[in-house]
Amino acid sequence: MNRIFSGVQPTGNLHLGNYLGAIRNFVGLQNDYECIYCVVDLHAITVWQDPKELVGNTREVTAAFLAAGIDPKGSIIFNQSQVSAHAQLAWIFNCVSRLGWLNRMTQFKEKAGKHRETASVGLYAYPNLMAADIMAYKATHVPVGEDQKQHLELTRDIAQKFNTDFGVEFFPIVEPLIFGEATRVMSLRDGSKKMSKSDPSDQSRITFTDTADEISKKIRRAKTDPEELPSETDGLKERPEAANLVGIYAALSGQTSADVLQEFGGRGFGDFKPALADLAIEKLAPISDEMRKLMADPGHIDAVLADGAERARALTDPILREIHEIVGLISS
Ligand code: AQP
Repeated sequence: MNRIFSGVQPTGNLHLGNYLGAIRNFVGLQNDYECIYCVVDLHAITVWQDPKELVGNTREVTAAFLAAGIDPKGSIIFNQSQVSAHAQLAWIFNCVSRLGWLNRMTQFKEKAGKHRETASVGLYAYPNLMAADIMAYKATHVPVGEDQKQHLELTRDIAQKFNTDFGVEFFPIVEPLIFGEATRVMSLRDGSKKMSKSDPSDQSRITFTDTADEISKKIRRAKTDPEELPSETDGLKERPEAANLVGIYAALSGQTSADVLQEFGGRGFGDFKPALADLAIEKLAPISDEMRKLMADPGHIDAVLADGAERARALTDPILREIHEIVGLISS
């Protein structure tokens, strides 16, 4: 059976983009793949995290996985730092990956911005750790949002270079799984920026912890243009904010953007926004309610993570041993 690995960072403000671009897809893949879903806390600390908040955010992402419908008995759910193979293989990949490759990574450029010199080495080497996350399980497929495509290409390059350098056919060449109507959900305040946890404006995103009232207000205030909605998707081309809201509606209702425009084409945002708010509340409220219940019992969440970590280590231990043998590292 093909093996899936994917992760979400516990950096707070888990949002609709994380849900539609990643977590919701994780749920659907459980029947057809062996699935490993990781709360990537080592990735989170590549930028400063308050230790207490990090613990809470790790439990929150776990609760979101469970509340969205990931079955912890079938799939493996755990936090990255409990399985040391991730960090160990990342070091080996630091020695395989090339500086020139990392220099091309747009996410580092965006995140480090003008503060490149003071950014952590971890933030720079983040894609090597991501490659290790995936390859520690020899995963074959990774469901992600559009924004992670470049990092996955790097994972393929690292795996290929390792295989060539050591003359082996050891690592599979991983395939990204990018699907659905909302592979890149954009900010509600600016249709040219992706919805993101780190956007300073809370109005830019709908989070898993927003109340119905907050969701409704955020959608009502979402940036739009004065035009009516077009009847065909071509009419959305120069209208990023409209395209984003239609895409969100389509993803939440399980339709295509074309279907949504058949219903709403020719109507203004005064009609469309309340319909979108109702739909978002209908889909997100049961997940938020369940998350709240789960968060009230941190002991249960920690037990899920501990069980997942044990099962994850059972997969990575033999793979890491083989990697050590290939590289020439003596292990007992
Ligand atoms: N806006 C988005 N649209 C669709 N998918 C998205 N993802 C993130 N943002 C969007 C997908 O969610 C998964 C988990 O992402 P992550 O937590 O590992 O980090 P990220 O991609 O850096 O997400 P954020 O929310 O934008 O965080 P910050 O602000 O810290 O950078 C991934 O599969 C991602 O593709």
